[in-house]
Amino acid sequence: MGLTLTEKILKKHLVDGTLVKGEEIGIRIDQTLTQDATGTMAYLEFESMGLDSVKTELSVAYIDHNTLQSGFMNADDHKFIQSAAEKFGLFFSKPGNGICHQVHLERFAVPGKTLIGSDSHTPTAGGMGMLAMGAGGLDVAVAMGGGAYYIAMPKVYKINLIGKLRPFVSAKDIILEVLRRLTVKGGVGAVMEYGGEGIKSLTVPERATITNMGAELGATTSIFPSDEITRDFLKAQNREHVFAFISADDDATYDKVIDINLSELTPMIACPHSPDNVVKVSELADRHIKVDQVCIGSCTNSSLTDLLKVAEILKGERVSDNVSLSISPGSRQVLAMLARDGGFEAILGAGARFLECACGPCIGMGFSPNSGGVSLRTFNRNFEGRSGTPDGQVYLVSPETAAAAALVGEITDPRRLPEILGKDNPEKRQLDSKLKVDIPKAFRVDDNMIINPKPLDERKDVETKKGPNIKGLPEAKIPGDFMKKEVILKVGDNITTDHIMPAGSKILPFRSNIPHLSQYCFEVCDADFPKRAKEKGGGIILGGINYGQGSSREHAALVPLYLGVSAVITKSFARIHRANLINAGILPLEFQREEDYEKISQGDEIEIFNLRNGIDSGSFTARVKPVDDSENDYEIMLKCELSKRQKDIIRAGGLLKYVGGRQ
Ligand code: MIC
Ligand code: SF4
Repeated sequence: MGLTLTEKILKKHLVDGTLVKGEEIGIRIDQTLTQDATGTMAYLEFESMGLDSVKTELSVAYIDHNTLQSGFMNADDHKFIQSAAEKFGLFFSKPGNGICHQVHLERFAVPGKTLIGSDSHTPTAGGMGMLAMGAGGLDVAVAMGGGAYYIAMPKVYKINLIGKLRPFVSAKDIILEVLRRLTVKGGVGAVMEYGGEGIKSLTVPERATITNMGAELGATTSIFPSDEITRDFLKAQNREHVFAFISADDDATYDKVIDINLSELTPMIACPHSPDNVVKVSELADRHIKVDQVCIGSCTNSSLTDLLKVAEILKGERVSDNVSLSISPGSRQVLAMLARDGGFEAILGAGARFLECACGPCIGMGFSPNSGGVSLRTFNRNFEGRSGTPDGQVYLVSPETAAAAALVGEITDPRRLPEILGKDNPEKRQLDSKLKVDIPKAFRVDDNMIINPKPLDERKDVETKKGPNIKGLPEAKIPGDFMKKEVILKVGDNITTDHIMPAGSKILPFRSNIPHLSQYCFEVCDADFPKRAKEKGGGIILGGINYGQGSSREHAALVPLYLGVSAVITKSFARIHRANLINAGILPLEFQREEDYEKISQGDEIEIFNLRNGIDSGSFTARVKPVDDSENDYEIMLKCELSKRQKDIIRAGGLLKYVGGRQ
């Protein structure tokens, strides 16, 4: 029987377990990446393991998230990360060089290899046939030390692309359509493998847009085969030597096949406040929704070809008076080429604001919309409050739809642009033909902002530099046999890690200061939560379906740990967050009967008996004592299916203790 592309790469990298769906497997990791918002923790964790060097083929530390340096905190973190990169032998990508995923795709990704990154959009490199996954910082630290990375052996879904995209419809619309059909939990436990005739008309950056936003499906990762198109891209990046053909066998079997006819696709839009709240742009056309802000960039849509298309649309036009348009190029390479080839002038001339080559507005690092403002973004997440404006209305769109809104001032189907712009500018009637932008034959390769690792003997005396904002890691606890805790918070379905541990320019500088960060935990849901958690000496959090979706930030586990949270009980968890909870020594429990969720109220007390047996068997009996005295106590059954390794991690009091690190 033939193998899928995913199975082929996993088979080659398997170091523990067997390739049986759902079972835990350990795989060798060839490359790692970190960014600065999660990197400080990851390198503190790596340092605590006492190793002198990374053991991977290649590891890169990027600075791209916390580039707003209002105060010493971010700058101190950057110095620390740079010193850790120097000490432990990593590549270091300086602030301004670009967004980790974009730069990694350009300069480091290799088909057929494995990559984990402390960022949930690491699957971007799947656009080049790499098995690339988001992970918590501690898992990345372990992989840097040569340890295996553990996942549940995924199911494999084939997304079969048929036909060819029509003008003004692009890669972003494909992934929005996948999200519309599968929802933010539709990819849980699975890898999305793209195939079919349709992939032949998609360039590597377009494929990367799709694999990037596969993170929003909750998928383990997404991947395209590596073919002639991949070779051309690598050749243009002066890296043809790393190219390898890799694809699924013709007779590979998939757990599900989803057909998407590209020829029938129209521009799509994700409405507030979830990436799967997707409709056709044309469905909103009659509503004349005024737009206040348009943001083009992020690791989803900031490639050179994306921005050249935007430039074609904006050329000779003027951004609507009511719209503020920002452009954040994905990398210095993109910006330099845009400047050289005239796209920069066209965009600037139309009235756009150029921001740094960094994440910027995507993570609320500046450029928050006005109160209640409508913001159209080419990004991948529109969770409530993430933009930095609590009542901001964020929509996710393609670069074409974003540019159309910037010019017209309201949500507009970009297919109408030739007609709208053609009235005053006859050249624009042929806009469709101008939007076929090819990958250049040769990219401008300049790695001046990447510092290469030095040989071991030259870095023996390097010390890491820790500024005053860098505090220690909270200590995970070894579980006893009995737990009696109050439910200190009850939340609903699809809680994101942005709810648990918000980002934004005010909070992000404290990513290496857990005590300070803890004041903002669950701020969006219940501002009193941190105070209550402290007063009660910790407790239990109750959640619904897909708890912890979104970002890979381990802070969403470390901060609750600091606040004394010893268990989280939900209907189901998102993959990376569940792993982060286990790594932090927090029990991720699920209801055996989902209906029990409704019965429990915040303030109820839960007693869990025979915890040690429960960890072994995966089944727990708990007694609920309702806060309302008139109600009787009752029993519920909980479950927590752990692999042998995960049981040992919980028993040891977290992954760091399990691998022998100092805390
Ligand atoms: C995000 O897009 O939410 C982030 C910021 O890139 C996160 C990482 C983080 O919280 O530092 C992610 O996607 O993992
Ligand atoms: Fe940065 Fe946004 Fe991409 Fe996260 S999703 S890596 S914040 S650009």
